[in-house]
Amino acid sequence: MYNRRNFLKLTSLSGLGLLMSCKERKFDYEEKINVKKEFPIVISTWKHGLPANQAAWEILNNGGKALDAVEQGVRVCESDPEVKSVGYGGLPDRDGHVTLDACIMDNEGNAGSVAFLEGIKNPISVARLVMEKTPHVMLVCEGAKRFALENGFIEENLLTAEAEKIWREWIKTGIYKPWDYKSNHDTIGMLAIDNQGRLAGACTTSGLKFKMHGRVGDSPIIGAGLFVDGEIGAAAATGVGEAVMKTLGSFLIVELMRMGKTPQEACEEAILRITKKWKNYDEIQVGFIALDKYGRFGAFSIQKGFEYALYKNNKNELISSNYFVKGV
Ligand code: SD4
Repeated sequence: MYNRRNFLKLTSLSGLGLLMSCKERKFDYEEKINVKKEFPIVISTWKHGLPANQAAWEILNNGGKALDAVEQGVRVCESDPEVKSVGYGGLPDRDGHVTLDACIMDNEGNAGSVAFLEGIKNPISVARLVMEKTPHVMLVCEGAKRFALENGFIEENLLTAEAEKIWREWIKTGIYKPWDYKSNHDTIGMLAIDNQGRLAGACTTSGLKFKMHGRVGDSPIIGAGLFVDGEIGAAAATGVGEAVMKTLGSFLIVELMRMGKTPQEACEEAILRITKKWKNYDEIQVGFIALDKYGRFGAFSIQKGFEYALYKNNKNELISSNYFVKGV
């Protein structure tokens, strides 16, 4: 017979059941893992990840925070005029403007981001300030620049003579090949765990070369170019931002890890998702890196050629990622 007491009994029992199944699920996951925790560790995209890792490692190795490590790590790349796809020296959009996108995230789920930012060499540090000093996650364009200037950043011309030369050569024909995967993808994404097991990630880019003015890619979008969940792991993306945004790749990878996949399996699944949704997937490049809270890592890309830099056990090395399109 239905009465209030029975109802309360029933709901509290089912509540208890739900609570137990949640607890059990967590327990199962922890049990299955049973791996040795290995940190500190830092992983980042592409060859320029090597010097970036080096800077990050110096912080991690001295007991510093993962958040400081990823910020200082990717700043090396942003400040290097030789790197044509990140920060100072990055190739401009079709109108000759260097516009920068970056985001950062910590193990507690705090996040900061800037997009379409001009004239500031280290957008990652602006993103960190957005995270720490404002009630918001993302600032763009003039607002982001004003915020940076108000916080002591200086305005600089980011278009180097060399980048300008390449752009001037390009405008002679103006043929736009945004998906050209052999020469268009060198965003730096970096993930780290410090010796206290705290995760953090950073992602920074000048975006696709000669992009439409105003175009923003995946790199500053939390969940697309980067995602960190301190209880699970982190992921970052490089490649055609449009494909990453449409599948929310980094968030997807972290969620797949939450469901029990290894970082490697999760990266592969996220690439598979893109190949299912993107008609001419064999013409684009996307690469992912992932790190779980135990220090296990993974990487996978659509095309051959994606490399990542891994620093662990006092060794910094460049590794070729496995990939989807094996050719005939
Ligand atoms: C973007 N993901 O803006 C970036 C491009 C890039 O390596 O170079 N990635 O879409």
